[in-house]
Amino acid sequence: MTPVITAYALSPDRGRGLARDMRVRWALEEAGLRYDVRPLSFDERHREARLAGNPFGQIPTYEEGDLVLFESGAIILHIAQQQTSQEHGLLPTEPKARARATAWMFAALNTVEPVILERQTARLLEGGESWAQQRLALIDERIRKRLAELARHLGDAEWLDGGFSAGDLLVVSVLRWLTASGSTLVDEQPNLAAYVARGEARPAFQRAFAAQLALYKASASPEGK
Ligand code: GTB
Repeated sequence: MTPVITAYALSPDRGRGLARDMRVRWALEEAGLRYDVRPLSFDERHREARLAGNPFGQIPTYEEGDLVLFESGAIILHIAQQQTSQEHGLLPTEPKARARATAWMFAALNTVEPVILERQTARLLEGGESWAQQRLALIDERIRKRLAELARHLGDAEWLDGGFSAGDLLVVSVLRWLTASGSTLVDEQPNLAAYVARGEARPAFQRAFAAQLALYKASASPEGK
């Protein structure tokens, strides 16, 4: 059964692959699974349809028969658990390595993502406030601390814990919110910048990125240009 995910037809990031459907597409590509996309607009009339699968009315959702999932982390965990071969593995099979990779998934979403999301919110929604620059400076210091900790753990390794895993997929996805939106915070840690580049160079990432960009372009112009 081909799963269907939801994504914004016209993502506000203009095809930079920053909305959370991108990480799910990437996981599906890594797992070698086919999928369909149900594009949604921001329009209120779609809200009801979205609410049917996601109590918070957000993208992405994942539909596979009568299974409907929301939360990108839970969706990726589900995809990773479907793995049929080590070649497409997003989680190691050895139990302790698997537990550590899962810990990195949670670290991405619970420890790294929140502070970076706070920055995006401050820039996009609070940028006009008189205190915006002071607030941004404080947030950037918090991000610097997190990135320094992450960089220290990564060291010279290729991935965070052995081979590439769903943990790396999520950490790279979150760091891209900085790199792909013009922030140089990741560049201050050269090993982290190289780590993000390694993630983006993976063929599965490239396929997922191209697919979401194609959807954006097709939605932005009727000719798809
Ligand atoms: N925790 C949920 C998950 O991981 O799936 C969060 C899902 C979510 O926030 N989805 C957003 C949404 O549908 C789209 S990604 N929002 C509408 C709503 O809440 O009503 C939003 C996004 C894009 C890019 C950045 N960025 O660049 O930092 C951050 C967030």
